[in-house]
Formats: sequence, structure tokens, C-alpha cells
Amino acid sequence: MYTVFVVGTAGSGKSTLTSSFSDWLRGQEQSTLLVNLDPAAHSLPYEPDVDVRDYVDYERIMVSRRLGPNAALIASIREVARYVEELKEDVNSFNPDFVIVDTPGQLELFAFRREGLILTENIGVEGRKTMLFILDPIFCTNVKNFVASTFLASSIYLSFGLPMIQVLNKIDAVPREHVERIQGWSESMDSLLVDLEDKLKGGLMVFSREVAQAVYDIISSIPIIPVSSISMEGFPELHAVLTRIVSEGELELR
Ligand SMILES: Nc1nc2c(ncn2[C@@H]2O[C@H](COP(=O)(O)OP(=O)(O)OP(=O)(O)O)[C@@H](O)[C@H]2O)c(=O)[nH]1
Ligand SMILES: [Mg+2]
Repeated sequence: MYTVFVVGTAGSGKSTLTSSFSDWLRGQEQSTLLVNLDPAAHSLPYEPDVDVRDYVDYERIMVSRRLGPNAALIASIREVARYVEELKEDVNSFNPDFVIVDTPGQLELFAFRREGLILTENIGVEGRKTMLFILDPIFCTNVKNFVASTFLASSIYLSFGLPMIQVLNKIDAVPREHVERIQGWSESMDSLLVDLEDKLKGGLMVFSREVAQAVYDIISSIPIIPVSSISMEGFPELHAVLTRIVSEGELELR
């Protein structure tokens, strides 16, 4: 059993990728279990096998405690963490090849709070987990946003300590040269530096080289795989990297 946590900023495509990557895996004869960890999800593009909404009622928490949407989500995720043993048992009882876990849209409420860590530590088998950090190319085409995204990915990596892959989603929705530009930044520090120097004006320019170096170092340990959750382009490559991480993890465990 191998567990994949799908995280990313609001609307980056976590639920759509959860749905279509699991369809793709099933097409490869891999049994796949879908877990929804988002208590506030209204409708999902897949039928979850394990669903936190069976345990926690976000709307009721919001109304009964008179909370706003984000405070209600914090309270709901706290409540979800109380059911961690039940969720763990639900998942383990299936024992599939892959478990794909969709996470809440408000990334910071999941990634930078204790409850997020409790859930990722308890769901799945130690040493057989990976996190997919979903990048939105519409946002990342701007070099400053690309840098911000990379730093966010590294903060999440530090927070959870799980192997991580950055998935550049929605590549069908942007011109091919935008995708190539983003890939270029991840493959050549000079290309990133040139575009960054062009965008950082005045006093900020003195940081360009350090920022480019830091981003380049992070990407060398958190690879970027371009995919489309609509056309499924890039899924074979994503699967290959996941498989490589699994086998490296198994070697480490021996
Ligand atoms: N063109 C295109 N659109 C996509 C792709 N993946 C997701 N989308 C669209 O992006 C929007 C957001 O997708 P979701 O899967 O709901 O994103 P999410 O990250 O789960 O959103 P939250 O849970 O609300 O944070 C939807 O309109 C999707 O149809 C993709 O690969 N290509
Ligand atoms: Mg979602």
C-alpha cells in the first residue's frame, strides 16, 4: 500500500487530479482508494471511498458555533483529527495498491497546523508515502510567483518531512511556451536568474542571485512534473517518479 497526499493552494486542481490520476492508475491495473480529507468540500469530482464528511459536519459547526468559514474549517479539521484512528482503520481495511488523499483547499489550515501532521503521520504506512504539491501554471508563469511557489513547497516539505514531487497541473490550459519557460527555470539557474533580474527592481535586485540559487537548490530535491488532469498527459512520468521514490524508500528501510 502506497499513500499519496495531494496538497496545493486553493483551486490548484487537487480534487481533479485525485480523480483523474486514480482513473489512470486503475487503468494500469492498480487498485486505488480515494480519501477526502476536506470537511468543507461541497461536491467532489470523484466518489470517495473514505470521507471525513461522514464524521464531521462543517456546516453544522459553522452555524452552531457561529464561526466564519475559515474558523469553522479550523474547528472541523481539529474534529477530523479526533477521528484519526477510525480513518486509519477505514483505509487499512481496504489495503489497496495506492491511496490517494485529497486535502482541504485552505492549504495553510492543513499544512501548518498540528492536525495536518497527525493525519499524514497516521494515514498510510511509514516509509511508503509521498506528497504531491500542485502548482498552477497560470500563476507560476510569472517568475516572482514561481519563486514564491517554490518557497511554499519547501515550507510544506519542512513541515511534513515526506518525500515531495511538485506537479505542474493544467498544462493543457496554458500555451506550451509557458510550460517550457517554467521547466527552463527548474533546469537552469542562469535562465531563472536572467528572468528574475528583469523583474526585481532597485534594492531587491541584490537578492536575485541568492534567491535563484536557493530556488534551484530546492528544485534539485523536489522535482517538477508537468501534467494535465484533463488530458492525463504527464501521468506516466508522474507514476514513474512515484515508483522510483517507493523503491528508494524501501531500500532505505532495509
Ligand atoms: N484545464 C484544466 N483545468 C483543470 C485541471 N485541473 C483542474 N482544473 C480546473 O480547476 C478548477 C479547480 O479544480 P479543483 O480540482 O476543484 O481544485 P482544488 O485544488 O481541489 O480546489 P479547492 O479544494 O477548492 O482548493 C476546476 O474548474 C477544474 O476543472 C487541468 O489539468 N486542466
Ligand atoms: Mg478540492
